[in-house]
Amino acid sequence: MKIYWIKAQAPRRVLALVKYLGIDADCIEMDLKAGGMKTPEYTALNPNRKAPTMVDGDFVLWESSAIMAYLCIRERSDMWPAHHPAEQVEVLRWLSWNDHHWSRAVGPFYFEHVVKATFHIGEPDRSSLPAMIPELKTLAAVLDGHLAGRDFVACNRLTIADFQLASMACDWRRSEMPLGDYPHIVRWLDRLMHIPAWAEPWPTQAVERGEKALAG
Ligand SMILES: N[C@@H](CCC(=O)N[C@@H](CS)C(=O)NCC(=O)O)C(=O)O
Repeated sequence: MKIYWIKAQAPRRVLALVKYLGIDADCIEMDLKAGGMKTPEYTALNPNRKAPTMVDGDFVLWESSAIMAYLCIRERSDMWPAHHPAEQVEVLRWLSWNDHHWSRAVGPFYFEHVVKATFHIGEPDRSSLPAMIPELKTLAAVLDGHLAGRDFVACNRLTIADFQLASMACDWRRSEMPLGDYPHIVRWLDRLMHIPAWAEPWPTQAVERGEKALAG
């Protein structure tokens, strides 16, 4: 199995899961700045030219939530409750909420403060962020209320919904997201950091750069 990744939030979820489940995968880092995801070889795998992408034999899959579900099914992990419809829709509800609401609200903070620094693409531009605070706070109140009395987002246990939502906000302090007033979110994020695979998901193995591996 191959996982193509860059150091950003969507790949982070998948890499953390790979590590958490102990999956033997070649994790291939793509060079975003050098255009590694714009090559014909990579575009053939993922026409969105984004990461992550998973290749398992002949099967190619993109979209981090789909990849996580696939990995859980493959490894028989109930982090994606494949055989429990009520639990499955509970997880699905939060995956959707993340993609349609939460990620859009917190993503710009993460981009300005973390993505730009990671890929050396300029200084943070804070000018557009204050206008996004009301929506972020509205959504944070929803999540905080849900997490009151809960340790996990869904099913009373760790699921891929935790990795999906937390990837957007785990760097909230560095990203200057106004989450300090939401104690249940902060407690949930801090507890997840006790999971080694979540706290340090980035592959340490020596890997070929992605462009070379794909050309190869
Ligand atoms: N919805 C997609 C998002 C994929 C995505 O936007 N990946 C970002 C990193 S978080 C990326 O590859 N960005 C590089 C670019 O846009 O050039 C998923 O969950 O996999």
